[in-house]
Amino acid sequence: MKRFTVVMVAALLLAGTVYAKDYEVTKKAGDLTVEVKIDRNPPATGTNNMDIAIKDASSKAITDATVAVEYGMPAMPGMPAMNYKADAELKGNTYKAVMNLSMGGSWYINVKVTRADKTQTMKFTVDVK
Ligand SMILES: [Cu+2]
Repeated sequence: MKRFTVVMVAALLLAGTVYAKDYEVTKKAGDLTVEVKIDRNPPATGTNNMDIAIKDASSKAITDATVAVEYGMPAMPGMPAMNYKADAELKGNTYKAVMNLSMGGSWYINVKVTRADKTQTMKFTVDVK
């Protein structure tokens, strides 16, 4: 009985941890690695806060870039395409941006990193609940 309780508590704690975890995507943008975390998992309609870490080939944090997030939805039957842009702000070693996702469905997200007049883009899509 005691062992069963311990296992159950461990399982609940683990489930809680998984539930609270950020939505994470890591991908390359040219020679940079871009790690995106979204505080809603899965991303949901409304406000979604993004934390963007950018690293060079030697895993050093990049903090001298201009970062913008372009996001939206292609045209759907009865609905024109939606395209939005959010500028990301450096706070500490990572960049913060806020997306407002107006409806559920598949959204594209492009993280544009500009350094020394060169822009590199990391792209992914999310299924918004
Ligand atoms: Cu739509």
